[in-house]
Amino acid sequence: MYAQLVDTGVKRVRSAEELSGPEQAFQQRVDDGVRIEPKDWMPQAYRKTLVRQISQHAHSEIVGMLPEGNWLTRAPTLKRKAILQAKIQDEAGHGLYLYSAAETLGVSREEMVDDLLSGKAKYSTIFNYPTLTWADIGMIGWLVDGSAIINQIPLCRCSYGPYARAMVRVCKEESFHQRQGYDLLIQMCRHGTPEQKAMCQDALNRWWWPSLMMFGPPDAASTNSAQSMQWRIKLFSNDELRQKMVDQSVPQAEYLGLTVPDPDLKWNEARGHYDFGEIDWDEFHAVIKGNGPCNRERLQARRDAHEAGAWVREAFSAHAAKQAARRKVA
Ligand code: BYC
Repeated sequence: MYAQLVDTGVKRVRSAEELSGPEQAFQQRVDDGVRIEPKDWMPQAYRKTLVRQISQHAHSEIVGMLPEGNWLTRAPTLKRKAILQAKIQDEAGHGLYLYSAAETLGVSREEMVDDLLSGKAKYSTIFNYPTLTWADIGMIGWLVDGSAIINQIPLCRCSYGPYARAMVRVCKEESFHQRQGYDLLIQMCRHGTPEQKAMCQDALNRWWWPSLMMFGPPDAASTNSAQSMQWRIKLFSNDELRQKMVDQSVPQAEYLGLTVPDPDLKWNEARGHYDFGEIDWDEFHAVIKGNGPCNRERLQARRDAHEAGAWVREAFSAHAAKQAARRKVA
């Protein structure tokens, strides 16, 4: 494992000799494919990395409901509305499994939510882009959920038990999400009007590059990858997964009759992969820093929802306190 990582583009990790005794034993368990469970000993940095990644992932699911929620009242048919509603509810469920998985590491739901609402915690850049037309709903399903599946299938085999198990169900649901998006686009592109097809092309032009950014910075600039791969939290690097997404999506775009907005996109016979153009990393960093098209709107929507739900949390706490007092008397 160590030897494999030395030559990758990602940042170097500590060698076996540099690890303490318990760290070496922990690494051995990870290398042997033993699942780490909440009560097991783990290095503090492993715990911290997992809390960071799982909570960011949970926030992404919750904030990710907003761009799609924008179209619930304007879905073109009852069937499409029911599908979209089910998908958005699934995303809420994913957020909740993930917050629960993070809680097993000793962080509270309140702390995580506070970090999101204060702007301290990150969530996926992709959800800071607007959904301008109905075709954007198809693009989110096809490209965003498609990318999510590529990124999350390996997480089902990650070293931390509660995260890996949560991912199994999440991935099954993401698969339905991806299919409904692509189905929507097939209807519009292959059976719809020229105007509908043009709407899909415009949506692809806006969502293609942000979808590639979902996988994170290039390997050479990824601060966490080397350590996370050593700990088998990540099984593939950001660039490997991004390449997979391009290779999978280009033929799908061709089937829709849409053009991927990248003049440098070309099949490379020798590599057995598509070559693609340079991603605008300045845009990625600007969005992470809070300067994407919708960052402020998204956080404000979450803050408003949190405030509006205060009475529910109070009612639950009052009920729980009453139950506890009753149990004490009995
Ligand atoms: N957006 O060292 P790196 C969904 C940050 S939900 C924002 O490579 P790592 C869906 C990164 O956090 C999709 N920030 O990081 C939901 C790090 O900053 P910190 C969410 C990003 O963790 C609803 C810094 O950049 N999926 O699909 O090794 C509806 C350096 O990066 C992004 C997940 O969360 C980004 N795109 O790798 C529809 C999957 N990329 O924390 C769909 C789980 C990077 O050091 N997460 N950063 O300050 C992961 O697999 C990994 O965390 C990542 C990044 C591949 C995203």
